[in-house]
Amino acid sequence: MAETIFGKIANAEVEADLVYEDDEVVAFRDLNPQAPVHVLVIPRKPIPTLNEAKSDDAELLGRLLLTAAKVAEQEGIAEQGYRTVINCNAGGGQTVYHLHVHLIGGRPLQWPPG
Ligand code: DGP
Repeated sequence: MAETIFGKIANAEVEADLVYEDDEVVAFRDLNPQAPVHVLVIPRKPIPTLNEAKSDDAELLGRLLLTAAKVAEQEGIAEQGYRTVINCNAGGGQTVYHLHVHLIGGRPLQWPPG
């Protein structure tokens, strides 16, 4: 797949406000935040959408969620609560085709989302 802006952030070719990184996962603040806390958690591996994730990626997908929970704790929103979202393809609102988990919190969140 063609490298996206998130691939470039993961490779440190493009700057972002990183809040966590390890060998497999990077988390950084969203450029267009929808809440006081809006962090994107991505795998370094460039999986375009959740549809392309394979059973071999199961541990990596778990790491994304565990990282979101860790960052929520770090950001002080774990107790009050937060939302994790994966948008898939255009109908799901996905605009960047490098799999990412949105971590959103720090304000009351409505359900269902739009
Ligand atoms: P989605 O619609 O689920 O594909 O979310 C993409 C998000 O990525 C959107 O909330 C805006 C954010 N975003 C797009 N480009 C950049 C960028 O260059 N840097 C950062 N930090 N966030 C970006």
